[in-house]
Amino acid sequence: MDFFRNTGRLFAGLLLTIAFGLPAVAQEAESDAESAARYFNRLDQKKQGFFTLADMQRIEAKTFNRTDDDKDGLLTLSEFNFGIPDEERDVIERFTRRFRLADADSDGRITLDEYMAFCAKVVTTADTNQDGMVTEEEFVAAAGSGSAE
Ligand SMILES: [Ca+2]
Ligand SMILES: [Ca+2]
Ligand SMILES: [Ca+2]
Repeated sequence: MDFFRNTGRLFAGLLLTIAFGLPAVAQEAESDAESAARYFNRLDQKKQGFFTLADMQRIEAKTFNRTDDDKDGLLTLSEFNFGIPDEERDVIERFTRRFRLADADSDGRITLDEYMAFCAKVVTTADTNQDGMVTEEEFVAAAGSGSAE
C-alpha cells in the first residue's frame, strides 16, 4: 500500500472511509481496516487507548502544512494527489473524490478550516458513545461499518 505511506493520504482515505463507508471490494475493505488501526496508533500519541478531537487536529494540522507544498495555506488537488503514480487510476479517482468531499465550499482548494472541520466530522462519526474519546475499537468499527451512511 504505497500510497498509505504518506500520512496525509492515509488521513484523507480514512476520513472518507469513516464518513462514507467502505468501497464494495472486500480486499480494499481489509486493507482499510488495517490502515485504520495503524492510523489510530499514530493519533493515539500518548498510548492511552484513545484520541480526542484536539489530538487529531493537532496532528493533522501538521499533516496539512506538510502536504501544502507551496505553503499558501491551501491544498490543491495536485498537492493532495502528489506522489500517486499515473497508472494507479483507481487510487487517483478515490483521492479526487475525497478531495472534493473535504473541499466543503467546492472552490477547488482545501483550507485549514475545512480540513479541521473534516476532522471534527470524523471524530463525531467515530465516537459512538459520545464521550469525547475515540477508542481504537470505535475507530476501526467506524472505518469498517460506514456508520455515517
Ligand atoms: Ca498549497
Ligand atoms: Ca474550499
Ligand atoms: Ca468514545
